[in-house]
Amino acid sequence: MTETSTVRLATGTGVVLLALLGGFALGRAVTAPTGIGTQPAASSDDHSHPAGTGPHLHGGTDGGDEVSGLAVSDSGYTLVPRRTELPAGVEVDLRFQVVDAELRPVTSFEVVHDKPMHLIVARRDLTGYQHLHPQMSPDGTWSIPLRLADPGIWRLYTDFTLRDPGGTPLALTLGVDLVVAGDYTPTALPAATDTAEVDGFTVRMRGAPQRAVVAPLLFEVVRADDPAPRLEPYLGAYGHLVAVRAGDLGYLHVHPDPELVDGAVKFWLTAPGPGDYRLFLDFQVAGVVRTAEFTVTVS
Ligand SMILES: [Cu+2]
Repeated sequence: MTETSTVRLATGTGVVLLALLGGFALGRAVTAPTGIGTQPAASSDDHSHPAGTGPHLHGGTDGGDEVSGLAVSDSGYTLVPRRTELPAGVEVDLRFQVVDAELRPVTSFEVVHDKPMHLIVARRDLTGYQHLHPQMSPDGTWSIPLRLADPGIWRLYTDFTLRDPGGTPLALTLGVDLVVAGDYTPTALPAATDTAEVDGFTVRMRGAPQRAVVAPLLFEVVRADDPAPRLEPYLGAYGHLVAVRAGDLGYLHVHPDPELVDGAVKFWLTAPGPGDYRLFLDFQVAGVVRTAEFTVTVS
C-alpha cells in the first residue's frame, strides 16, 4: 500500500447503512467500575471478582454512565498508533503507544482481568470482532500481529488501566480508526435475536436491556451433543461482554457476576437510550474461547 492508495468506499451503501444503524443504545454495569478502578497492580494472574465487588465495566472515567472508545485522547492520555493503514487480509505487526500529556510513553499498566492491555477490533459495520492481548516492550510500545480480513474502516479500542500522577487508578478506553483500502461492502446489522450460534454452540440470551432500569442479562451456552458444556473462567470471569453501539461505535466492556447462575453467565446492564447494539460475548469451553454475537434493539 502506498501513500496514494485510495479507500474506495461504497459511499451510497454506507449512507444507507448509517441510516439503518443510526441511533443510540444501551448501557452500563449496575455499579460504578470500582472493580476495575481498584484492581491493584499486584493483582494475581488468577484475577477473580471477590463476592461483593459486583459487576463492572471497562472504560470511561465517570462511573460508566457513558460509552467510551470514541476518542483517541482522554484525561491527558493519547493513543498513538504506529500506522493506521493496513492491507486487507495480510497479517501485520500492529504497534502503538499510550503517551501522557508530556508525550512520554506510558510503560506501567495495571493488570485487569489477567492482562495489562485489552485490544478490541471491529469494522465499523460491526463485523470482524477480535479481542486481543498485545505485548509491551520496555519503551512502552505495544505490538500484536493483526490481520483485518476485509476492506473498510475498522475501529481499534485499547482498553487499559494506568495510575495517574497522583497514583489513582484510571481506566480508559482510547479508540482510533484503522483504514483497510479496497472495495468496502458493508454488512447490514443482523436482526435482533436472543439466540446465537457459534462453532456448534448455541448461546441463548435471557433478559433485555432497558432504559433507566438496571436489568439482568443472562447467557446460557448449550451444544447439541452436550446440553451443559462446562464454562471455564476466561481472563478471570465466566464471560466477557463487549457492547458496541451502532452509529457511533461507542464501547462498553462489562464483566459478569463472579458465579454462574443456574449455569448461565449473568451481567447487569442499563440502556441509557434507544437504538441498536451489537453484543460480543467471549466464553471459554474446553480451553477454546469463542465469541457469540447478538443484536439488541432498545426501544
Ligand atoms: Cu482482553
